[in-house]
Amino acid sequence: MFHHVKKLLLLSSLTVMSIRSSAQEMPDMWTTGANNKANPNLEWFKSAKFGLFIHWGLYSKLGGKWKDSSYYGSGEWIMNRAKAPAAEYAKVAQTFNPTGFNAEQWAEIAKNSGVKYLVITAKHHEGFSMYDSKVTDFDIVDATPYKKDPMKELAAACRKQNIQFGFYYSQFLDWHEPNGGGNKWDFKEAEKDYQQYYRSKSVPQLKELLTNYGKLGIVWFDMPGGLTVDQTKIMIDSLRKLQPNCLFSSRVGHDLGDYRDFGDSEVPPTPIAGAWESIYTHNDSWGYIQHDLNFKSPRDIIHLLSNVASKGGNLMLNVGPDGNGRWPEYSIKYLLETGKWLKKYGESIYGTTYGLIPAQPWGVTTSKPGKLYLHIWQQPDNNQLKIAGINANITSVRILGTTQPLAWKKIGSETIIQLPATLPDARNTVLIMEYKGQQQDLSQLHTQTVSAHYPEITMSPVWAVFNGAASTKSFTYSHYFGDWKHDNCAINMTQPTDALVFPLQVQEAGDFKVVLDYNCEAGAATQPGLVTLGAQQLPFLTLPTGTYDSHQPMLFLQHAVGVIHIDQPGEYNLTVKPAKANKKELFRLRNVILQPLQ
Ligand code: FHN
Repeated sequence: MFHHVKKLLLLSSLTVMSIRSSAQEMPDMWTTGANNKANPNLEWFKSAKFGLFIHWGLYSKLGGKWKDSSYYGSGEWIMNRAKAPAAEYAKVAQTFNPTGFNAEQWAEIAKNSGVKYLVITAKHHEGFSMYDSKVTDFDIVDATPYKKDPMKELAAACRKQNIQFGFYYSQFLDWHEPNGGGNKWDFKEAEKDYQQYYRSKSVPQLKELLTNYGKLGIVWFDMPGGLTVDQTKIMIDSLRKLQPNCLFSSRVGHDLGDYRDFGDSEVPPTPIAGAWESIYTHNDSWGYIQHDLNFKSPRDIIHLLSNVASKGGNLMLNVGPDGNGRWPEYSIKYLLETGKWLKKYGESIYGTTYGLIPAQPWGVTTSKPGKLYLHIWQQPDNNQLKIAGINANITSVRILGTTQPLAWKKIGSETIIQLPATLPDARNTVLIMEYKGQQQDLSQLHTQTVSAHYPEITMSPVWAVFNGAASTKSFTYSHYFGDWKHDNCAINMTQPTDALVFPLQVQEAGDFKVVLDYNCEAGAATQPGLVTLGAQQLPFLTLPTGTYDSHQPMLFLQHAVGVIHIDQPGEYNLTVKPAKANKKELFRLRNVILQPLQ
């Protein structure tokens, strides 16, 4: 898994430039598919970087309401959450008439948003087929007044726009069918025959999709169940025969997909080689919910996209059209805004690999041979970008899309780039640094850059050196239902020897406030902890935030524990540890934040 934090022995003279692992040791996810053969079609996927996910089904017509109750969270789960009887829920189809659907317009918005592939729900867990299926009458052509197959038009429109087209297919969960997974409120679990479900609906439908819609880029399986490894292999083999180059997502089950999907709304904390994808939805729900207006801004999307690219993966962002076939206004607006940014800076995203320089206080990097792209999310207040570790011979530095070179100089191991007072895009201006020779791969470097020229420096324990029993764990939780969040925290710190050490490269002297961002259960509160930097010590007592429960918000406190002073730029180790032997773990530390004091 991606929690590949190395335990390094903490020597008293720990060298700051400790590298997590060599490039060869970088975790490589899912470069092989079923039968362990690399799928030749992965190349388009790896360079595509940005995809569009669309959840569209009967739930889109319900818009988060069933009878008199409103539901927040994942709208496409409304049938399950309301325990709506299958026969009654099926009646929604009688009034499902998406006359506002316009395939050309959808594909055009997708194109102008800069996405290179589009994956849409052919059948979600509710069991309704959004295409013309001969396997069932519970589909958009047979069961609705619409009577047309929108997927035919959409597949064609996407191809016209040069967008790879794919289907999402929920292969196991089907709340409409007695033998499908998941519906225990209508159908007895003991009487279910999952094999029969696969034989009679899932596999025949997957075959229809792979036969009737031209070349598919992806079949995006979801929530596997009911099949052994061998049965999954047999299913995959039978589908592969129809379209050998079509990619299958990892949620086909048993690690048999062509590439890896992380959890919903999850970005791995560190760069990863190979083909993988992070999936997010534009607001909190995948399917349309009328009252869910928590849309990510263009800045959020651009940061997410560049962050995922800086770690080597693709972002597939979801929109949920309503029951009439119209996209939420903010989804159109913000996606098109993202597209404008990509028109200017797309070279720094498409076809790139993870950044060779680790995340910096100013932003992230992506790379191509001989080129490093610097994504500036946060401009330093002195307009000087200082980067340690550039060993290649720089030939030029420019703002991407301009010809004017930026002045830069080297002082020791640092490269200093002079930025204009105002950058063209405050959300993310990208610089292109061209170089000759080999740039060392520092993507796994533990060292955190600390500078007084940013409002704050946020350091995840993922990059710390762990001692004793200390380790990291990803905590997953949701606020409403299915709107998953993932936070990596340091855990198991009960003894003073269970210390976290953050190697720092401090660029300027100064005073820094130390803020610990943590979750702490009531029973673990008031335990003594200590932050040290050289001889400086900041003692603190933990404060309670609440218990962890994956179906509740996980609460974090930003606890300011004191000020450290740094006399001169250089290498330091900042340590966080229990001050004495405790019975309970000190806390779950999400970040250490350093705030330069003026
Ligand atoms: O249960 C589904 C959910 O509704 C949605 O389709 C997401 C998208 O990745 N997949 C499942 C949960 O992981």
